[in-house]
Amino acid sequence: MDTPLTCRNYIDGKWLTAVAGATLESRNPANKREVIATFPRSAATDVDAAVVAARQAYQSWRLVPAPARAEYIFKVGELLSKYKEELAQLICREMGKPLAEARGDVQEGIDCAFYSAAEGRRLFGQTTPSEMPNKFAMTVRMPIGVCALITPWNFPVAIPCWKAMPALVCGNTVILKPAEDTPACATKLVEIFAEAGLPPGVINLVHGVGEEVGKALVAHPDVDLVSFTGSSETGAEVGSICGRTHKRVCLEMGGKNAQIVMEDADLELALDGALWGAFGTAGQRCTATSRLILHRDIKEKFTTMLKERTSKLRLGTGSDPNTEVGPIINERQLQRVSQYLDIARAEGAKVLIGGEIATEGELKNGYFFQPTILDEVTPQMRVAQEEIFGPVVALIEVNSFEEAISILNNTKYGLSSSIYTRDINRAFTAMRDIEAGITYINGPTIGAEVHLPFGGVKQTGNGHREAGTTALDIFTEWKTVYVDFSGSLQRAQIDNRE
Ligand code: UN1
Repeated sequence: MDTPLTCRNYIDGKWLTAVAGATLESRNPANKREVIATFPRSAATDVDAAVVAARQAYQSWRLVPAPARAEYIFKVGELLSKYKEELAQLICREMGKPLAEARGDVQEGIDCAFYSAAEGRRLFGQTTPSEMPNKFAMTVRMPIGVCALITPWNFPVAIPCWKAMPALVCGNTVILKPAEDTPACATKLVEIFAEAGLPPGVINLVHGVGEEVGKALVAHPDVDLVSFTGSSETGAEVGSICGRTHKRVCLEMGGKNAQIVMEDADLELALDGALWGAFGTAGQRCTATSRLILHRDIKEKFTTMLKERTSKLRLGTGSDPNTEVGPIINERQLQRVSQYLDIARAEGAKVLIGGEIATEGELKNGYFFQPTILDEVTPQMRVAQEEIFGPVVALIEVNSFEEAISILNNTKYGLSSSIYTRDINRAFTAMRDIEAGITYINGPTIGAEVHLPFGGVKQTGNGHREAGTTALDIFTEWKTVYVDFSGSLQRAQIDNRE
């Protein structure tokens, strides 16, 4: 075991302990005896200092030309590439996902860096004719100010990058509040931003507990925008505080994503998709497949295939190249997944495979849950409605395409979705009728790319889309500019009418 890392806050270009001096620790979820890092348990005073620094830095950062701001992010992308392996190893130890997936997490950050940096030379507005003579009209994107970024542990590099990179290119300054489970990943990431030479105060990092640091940031009168990814319960709280304090707020919350498999699907392909979508990252993605909606004609055959392959999935530590399914992030989440199994049994679902905390051999040292298939699930059961965030997939049988779409839509969430079919008419009907922010045709529910909008409808989000050019709509406000070069007062709607 390596010596634990000592993480600090990063405020105004300085690495600091919390004013009150308290610390917490993060552990390896595959081996709970291994402490990965200690980190500050910050309080409102630390948040205040970060907000002052970010506000101060904003005054000059907003005036740095966007292409020059973007060059820092380009540099961050290069450094992320340089440290990719080191960072991936750290993600693997602190968050638990298998190494190949951890590399993907960093790669998503790299992709985001180069994509966001390129935006520095675009940030396009519009010009349009004025209705008056000798008058020019245009729109320009303006930064918003100080942005609080509250990020989860499941993508400890990719998600902070999705938020911080476009925010900075747009001219905002940021305060990152990473999840308590992955402070070392966040620290290494911010070290990279610092190494790229960003001026002091442009990016700040405040570690700590959501109830303390997150809450103080969200309520702070001098924070202009909050971007939050996490649970729907916390998101509702964040949204209501931002509503009362008139902040811009972008929420990315839960999902209950489904994959439909029609009777005409390529079953082997649908099987690969289902296994990756349901059990990749041990089901701990907002986009994870947690329902499989199966046409009755293929249900039995597909279920047999799925059970067979699921039984062969190898659980283990993320650093073992043979591992396919890593641990659950912590004891609380493990218990939560386990409780959903109790709920499933009480509701009458049948546990086809898995269903228990895994304790064989080395697994007992960590938080492992067996990949689990629940059969005979009906659409109203809690396990068909609520986000579980673990390696658990519910099978729901349907009689028709229409029924499949209607059941897919029958939850309060709407993040990702998928349908496997060879019928082009069904594919296009699904693209139109599925209520979700993301729909995959013949691909699993996970695997979003950074240059396309990411987010969900209904209670998954609040109308924003991260990534893609849509991220710019979160981190800028439009200014409409009229330039009257007629030299006289021109009254719109009046002087140009009889
Ligand atoms: C998340 O689950 O919070 O599409 C993000 C995917 C990843 C991002 C997931 N690229 O599954």
